[in-house]
Amino acid sequence: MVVPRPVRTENSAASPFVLTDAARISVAGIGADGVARLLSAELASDCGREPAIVAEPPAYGDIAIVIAPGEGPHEDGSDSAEGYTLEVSAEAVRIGAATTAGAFWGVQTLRQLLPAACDGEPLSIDAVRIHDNPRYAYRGAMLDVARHFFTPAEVKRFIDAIVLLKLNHLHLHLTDDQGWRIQIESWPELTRIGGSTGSDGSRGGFYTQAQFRDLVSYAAERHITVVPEIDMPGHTNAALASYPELNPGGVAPALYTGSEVGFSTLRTGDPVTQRFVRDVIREVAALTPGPYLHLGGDECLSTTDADFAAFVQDAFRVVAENGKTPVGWHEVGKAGGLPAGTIGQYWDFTAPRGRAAELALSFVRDGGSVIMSPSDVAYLDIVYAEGDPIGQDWTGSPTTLRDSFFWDPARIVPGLGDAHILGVEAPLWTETVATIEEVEQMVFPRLAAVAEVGWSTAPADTEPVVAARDLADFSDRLASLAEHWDAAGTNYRRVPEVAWPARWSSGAARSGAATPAPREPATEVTEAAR
Ligand code: NGO
Repeated sequence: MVVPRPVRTENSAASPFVLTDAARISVAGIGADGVARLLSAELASDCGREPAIVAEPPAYGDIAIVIAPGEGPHEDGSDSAEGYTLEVSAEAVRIGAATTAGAFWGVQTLRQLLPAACDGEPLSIDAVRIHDNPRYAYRGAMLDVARHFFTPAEVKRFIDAIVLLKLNHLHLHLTDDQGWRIQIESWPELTRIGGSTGSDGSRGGFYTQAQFRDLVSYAAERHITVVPEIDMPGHTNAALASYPELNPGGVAPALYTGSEVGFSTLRTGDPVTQRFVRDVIREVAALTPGPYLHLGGDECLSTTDADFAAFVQDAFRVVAENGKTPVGWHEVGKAGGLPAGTIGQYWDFTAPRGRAAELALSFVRDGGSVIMSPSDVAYLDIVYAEGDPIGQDWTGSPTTLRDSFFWDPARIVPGLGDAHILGVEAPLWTETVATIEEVEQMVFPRLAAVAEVGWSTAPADTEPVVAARDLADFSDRLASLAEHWDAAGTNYRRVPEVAWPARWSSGAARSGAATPAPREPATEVTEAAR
C-alpha cells in the first residue's frame, strides 16, 4: 500500500516483521548513518520510538540500511541513482541501495508500510520484497511564495509532506508582481518595499539569505533540491515598485495586490536593469548549491518580442556564467540562442495549443530537456470542483484527482519522449491560497497522483494511459496514505474518488488538523493571457 506505486512488489504469506522497543537500526556503507538518523527521528515523531543506530550487523528484529554498489534494485547489479530494495521478513527489515538517496526513498516506503496510528502494539509489517526506482530524475512540486508568503516553518512542513511522496525537487516561485521574497543584499529595497505585502493585501514577508540557506539545507538533508525562481522580465511589479530607477522616467508604480498577469516588464536593455539582473542572479546563484536557477520568462505580454529575445538571451547566459543550468517556462524558447542545456518547463495543456509543442521541442534541439507541468492536469491551484471557494478555473474545467492521475508526460508533445523529459512538476500558484492549511488542501491528494506519474513505471507504448493506470488501486493506496496524513496533521481534500479513512479516526483530532473554514469565492483572474 505505497504511493507512488513501487516498480515491483512481491507480497509473501510468511510471518510479519514486528517493530519492538528493542529494535535498532544497523548501518553499513557511507551515508547510511545519516539516513538512519532521519529514520530514527521520523519513527520518534510517527511512532514515539527512537531506535538506536549501530554500525554492526543486524540482529533479529532490527532494521538494516546497507549502502553499497550493487545493492540497488537492478538484478543485473547495475546501479540506479535513486533506486532501492526493501525486504521485510520476521527476522529483519533490510533496505539496500547504491546511494544515500535510494536508501532514503526506501525509508519513505518503510514509513508508509508501518501502521499510521502507531502508538498501539504490536507494530507489525507484512512480509514483502520491493524493488523500486523512479521513472524520472526530476520529480517536483512548486510553491508560489510570492503571491502569498509562507514562513520558513511552513515551507519545512511542506517539505516534510512531499518527502513521503519521494519528490526530489522543490521549486520556490520567489518573486512576482505581488511580492519579492528573497533578500538581495545589493538591492535591499526589493524585500523592504517589494516584500511588504501580497495578493489581496495579505501579510508580506521574505526570507533572509540565512533563512533561505537553512531551507535549502533542510531540503538537501531530505534529498530535495531547491530550485529558486526569479521571474523576469514580466511578473516584476514588486521589483519595479521598489526601485524607481528601474522604471521609465524614474517613477515607481504602486505595489500590486490583485491577480492580473502580463502588465509588468523590466526595462530591457537599460544599463540599470542589466546591473540589477546581474546582481540578483549572482546572489541567488551563490545561495544555491543545486544545479538549477529558474528565471521564469512567462506571460511577458508587455515586452516586445525583440526586447524579450535579447533580454532572455542575456539573462540566461548570465545564469550559465554563474555556474547554474538555466530553467525557464516554455515561452523562453521563443528567444532562441539560449545556453546549451537550458531546461524548459512546459505549462500548456495536455493537448498543446499554439506554438507550445514547438517551443518545448526547441529546448531538446539545443541540448536541453523539458519538465512537464501541463496546466490542465498538474496545476494544483485549479479548482477540484465548480464553485470551490479557493482556486482558479482559467483552464476551462476543474481538475479532479482522476484528471491528475490519467495522463502521461511522454504523450503530450509529439516527438518528446522520456529520453528528453527531465521529469514532472506540479505547481501550486497562490493568488487565492492564503494559509498553509489551504495549501495542503489544494495539493493533497492531487500531488500524490503527479508523484506517481513521475515515479512509477511508464505505460507500455501500445497501452492507452487509462488502461495502464488503475484508479481504484491508487485510491486504495491513497486511503492508507491518508492515515499517515491524518497522523501528521497534513490537510487534504476528501475527493469523492477515494474511500477515505473515517474522520478523526487517528491523529487528526490529536494534532488539531481540520478543514479550513470556507472563504468567499476566489478573486477573478484575467484570462486574456492564457
Ligand atoms: C500561469 C502564470 C502564473 C499564474 C498561474 C495560475 C504560469 C507559468 N504563469 O502559469 O503567473 O499564477 O498560471 O494558474
